[in-house]
Amino acid sequence: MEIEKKIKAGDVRAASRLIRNIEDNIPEAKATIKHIFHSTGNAQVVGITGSPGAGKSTIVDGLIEASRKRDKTVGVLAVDPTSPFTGGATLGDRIRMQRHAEDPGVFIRSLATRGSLGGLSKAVGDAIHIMDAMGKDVILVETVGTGQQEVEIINHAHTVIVVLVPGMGDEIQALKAGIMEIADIFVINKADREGAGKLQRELMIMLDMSS
Ligand SMILES: Nc1nc2c(ncn2[C@@H]2O[C@H](COP(=O)(O)OP(=O)(O)O)[C@@H](O)[C@H]2O)c(=O)[nH]1
Ligand SMILES: [Mg+2]
Repeated sequence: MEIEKKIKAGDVRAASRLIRNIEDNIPEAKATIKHIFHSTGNAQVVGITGSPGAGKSTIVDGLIEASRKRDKTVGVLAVDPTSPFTGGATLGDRIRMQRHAEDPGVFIRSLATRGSLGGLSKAVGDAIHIMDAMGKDVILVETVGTGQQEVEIINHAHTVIVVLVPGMGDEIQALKAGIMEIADIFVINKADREGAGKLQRELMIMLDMSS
């Protein structure tokens, strides 16, 4: 199949079209995924999750830069189950990552919710496979979520980063809702704000309790 060859060659237009068709649940797109499957498994997949505004996109932007400095190619998938209208990524996200848009070593796409969360989760998995088959070394998956969505990221990522910010009050509550178990790395972002030390202490106590 021509499209498989194009994906493996890193063709951005072919990959973008396939991701869009996966999002739209086109059966042929599903079949194509099966054919590219044997070209996957080489990428390091990192999930970044946390509340809206926590600073996920800012961290993704930093991780893109750090990866590029090490000559790693990067795929970025922005997933927003809360906003079916923006195409998955907010304008702010796009502006924050815009400086990498011209870099051929960086491929950024977004996924929005169409239909069920389960459907979105499958689409995320397929889109990761596509970027993996393209040869991206690092794939960064940004998900906004509350509970279920955040937990599902673990099905796709090797490493899960949970971003917390001080002073939101609901952060520790969210940890109790099951995010604790999926996190490999906790980031206390906006540490310039009041309450970062308190959040860190609360987090440390919870980590001790769960071990
Ligand atoms: N004060 C402060 N603001 C930050 C920090 N990191 C990100 N922000 C700001 O927080 C806002 C939301 O960041 P963004 O990365 O879009 O969050 P996302 O919704 O989780 O992707 C933006 O205005 C960022 O500039 C930080 O460490 N400190
Ligand atoms: Mg964002």
